Amino acid sequence: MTSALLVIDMQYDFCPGGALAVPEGDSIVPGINAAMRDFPAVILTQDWHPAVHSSFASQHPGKAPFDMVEMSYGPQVLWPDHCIQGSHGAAFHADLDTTRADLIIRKGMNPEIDSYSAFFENDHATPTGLHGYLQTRGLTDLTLVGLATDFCVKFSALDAARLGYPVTLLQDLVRGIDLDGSLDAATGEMREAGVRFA
Ligand code: VGL
Ligand code: ZN
Repeated sequence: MTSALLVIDMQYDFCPGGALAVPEGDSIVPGINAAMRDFPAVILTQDWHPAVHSSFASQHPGKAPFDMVEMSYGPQVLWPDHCIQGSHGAAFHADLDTTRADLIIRKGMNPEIDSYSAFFENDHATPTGLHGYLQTRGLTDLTLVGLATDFCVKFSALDAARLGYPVTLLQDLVRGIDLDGSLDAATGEMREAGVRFA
């Protein structure tokens, strides 16, 4: 088996001081850099939204960040504007060692559909291309780290498991947002899907 390290959304907007800050989000950067040495392939994801993205509360008059709305593809949390293409908040944390990255997958570019997972947009149908990349490179086994445990990490882990990859989550190298118990729920869903916690 050839393993890839999948580093989810280690961007300024998900770090303390950012638009959608995850508590201690930046604290995992040194550990992620160290973990990169243990993997023959490193893949980074980057949340990369147009300014008018439909997951932003600012696009829904009368709604506030963290309200829920119904989209064509199901329920959607409305977020503060974050990771706008080309902005500082969308940039990788400067301490993240991006020189080791084989591939950077950007997601969330379609203004109509949010995209938490590294594999599919939130319609669970539109692919990002990552599965094809992994298959053609013979990368058969995935280890996940990054932000946020209960959103992009969880959706990526569940899709990876569904696609048949053995998935390991490095528990010390993820951090969560935790909306209404979403962190505990995410842990349960990932365990149920067969994700290994290490
Ligand atoms: C994320 C909410 C919105 C994440 C991205 O990286 O977990 N969460 N966009
Ligand atoms: Zn986003």
